Amino acid sequence: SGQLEIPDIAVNQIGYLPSALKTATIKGTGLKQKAKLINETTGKTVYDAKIGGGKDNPDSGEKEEIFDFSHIKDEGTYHIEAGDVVSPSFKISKTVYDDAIKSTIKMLYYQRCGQELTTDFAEDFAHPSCHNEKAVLYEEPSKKFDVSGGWHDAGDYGRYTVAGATAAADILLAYEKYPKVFGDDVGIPESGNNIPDVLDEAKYELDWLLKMQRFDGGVYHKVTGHNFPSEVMPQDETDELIIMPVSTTATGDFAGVMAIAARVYAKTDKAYADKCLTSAKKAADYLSKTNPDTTGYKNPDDVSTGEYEDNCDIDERFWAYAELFKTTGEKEYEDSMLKVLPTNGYSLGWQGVGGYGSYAYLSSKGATSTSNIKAEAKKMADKIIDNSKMYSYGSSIIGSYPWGSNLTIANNGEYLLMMKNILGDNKETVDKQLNYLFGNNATGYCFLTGFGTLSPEHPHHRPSQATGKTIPGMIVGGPNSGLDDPYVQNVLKDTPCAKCYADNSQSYSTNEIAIYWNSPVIYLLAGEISEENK
Ligand code: G3I
Ligand code: 9MR
Ligand code: ZN
Repeated sequence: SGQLEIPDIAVNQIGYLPSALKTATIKGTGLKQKAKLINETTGKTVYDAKIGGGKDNPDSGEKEEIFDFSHIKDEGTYHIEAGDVVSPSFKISKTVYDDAIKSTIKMLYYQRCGQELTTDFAEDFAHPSCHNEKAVLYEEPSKKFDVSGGWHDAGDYGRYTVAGATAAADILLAYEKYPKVFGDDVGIPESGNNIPDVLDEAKYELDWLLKMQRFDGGVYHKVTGHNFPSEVMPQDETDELIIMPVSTTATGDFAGVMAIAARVYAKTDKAYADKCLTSAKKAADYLSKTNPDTTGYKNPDDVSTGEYEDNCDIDERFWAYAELFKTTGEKEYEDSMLKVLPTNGYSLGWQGVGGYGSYAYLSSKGATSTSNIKAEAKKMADKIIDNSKMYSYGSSIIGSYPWGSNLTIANNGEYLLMMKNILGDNKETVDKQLNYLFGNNATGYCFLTGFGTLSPEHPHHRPSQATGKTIPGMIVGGPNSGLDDPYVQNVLKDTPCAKCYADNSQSYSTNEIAIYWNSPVIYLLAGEISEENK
């Protein structure tokens, strides 16, 4: 399809659940008009409202107004007209995200490493097994280990512990909270085995993570080549694989996700759950024997792949102990946790994991010291809610957009959902984040590949680049006002922050994809579908 013009009316292009907040953003020639919501089957206007002259949004550099039609709940296909401008068509339906949730999970299957992807499941993106040879230990090159498996991180084929652990944590937490949403029919090799596919997929990553743990409990930071490969399929990256040193951030995140896995697999696979718990405890013991690290993992001169830099490991320690306390109820973990309260916020993400820890602790039975942690957790929620009220798109990011801003947006929604029973229901703000991701944003893009009327077609993703086709179900990074790659430095100079996005495969800082950008969207979709059907 050709380049579509970005309409002056932005909507959630995938559509809205009947009970959700439904807003569109009107700008340009749509302002000062009567906006009409039109049911496309009957041709009738089901709601209209006079639109104002627009409020300034410095992040988009435009004037915008909200058209709120939340009270319309009848299923159907609709569009909005305001004067001469017409929005894309969209649906209101209870099933509007059923394909999207499957596709966002299947994305993880497409990222599998160390396994042949057959045409039955991977269609145009089938490829032989990859990255299966033993990897060299960087610190002791005479030693080689099998660390095959897991998911490729992103548009590159590296496998990074902090990224993989948080991605697996998101989907396990989603399953733990919303089990009914997850089916056995995603279309992966394990579909039909009577285990929800999300658990099969998470286990694929956990099995790899388990290989990344050293005898003493420490967990290696990553396994990659020395440098990023060219735009080849995974089996054609044949550079030597190297295992980079243990980091305390990797070890903390490993303990966190393994403690979650110990709860989640307890019903379906007791032996596996036990193995995860033993490994989590070993990792926590390792942390207890080390001092907080204020430098973090750094790439040596001869390695240039992703760094996942982090100069504070307090939040990772906090998460590890909190999650182990939730899983085991053992007081020693609570005591250890209370000594490492995060000072760097309570966010979710690969760098800051305090949000996972606070959720684990505040949802634990028998937590004795919750008031400070709850107050901090509330500050985080309030900031998300306040930011989302600032401008018409409802974005929870204001002022500047970081690399992977769609992760921040999705995580903010995930955070409010997970904290619902602790901090109260903030569903409206959650809805805003989902609507933003699927098209109600200043770029006009639905950021999920293969979905919506205007979606990324040229992601920075080697299998998509090598085949010339785009794998569906991938969330791209989104606007990045840091302009951290040469392509956007050339084409987006002086662009308002919320519009710093380019659907170009060279733009790795705005248009890459990543496992941990998909995982919070899986959580969001699960939460939204579950809330609709309760
Ligand atoms: O931590 C600082 C924060 O203190 C500061 O306020 C803020 C202001 O911009 O910056 C924060 O650091 C940012 C960091 O992400 C954490 O959000 C850096 O500026 C930013 O450059 C950094 O971007 C990361 C990027 O790698 C470069 O390191 C992305 O989050 C991360 O998703 C991305 O990950 C890459 C892997 O390295 C390789 N594989 C692909 C993957 C996705 O692009
Ligand atoms: O492809 C790489 C991507 O996965 C990373 O996120 C990004 C930043 O670390 O780097 C990409 O690789 C680029 C490299 O940094 C510079 N030369 C061009 C590479 C992209 O083709
Ligand atoms: Zn691989």
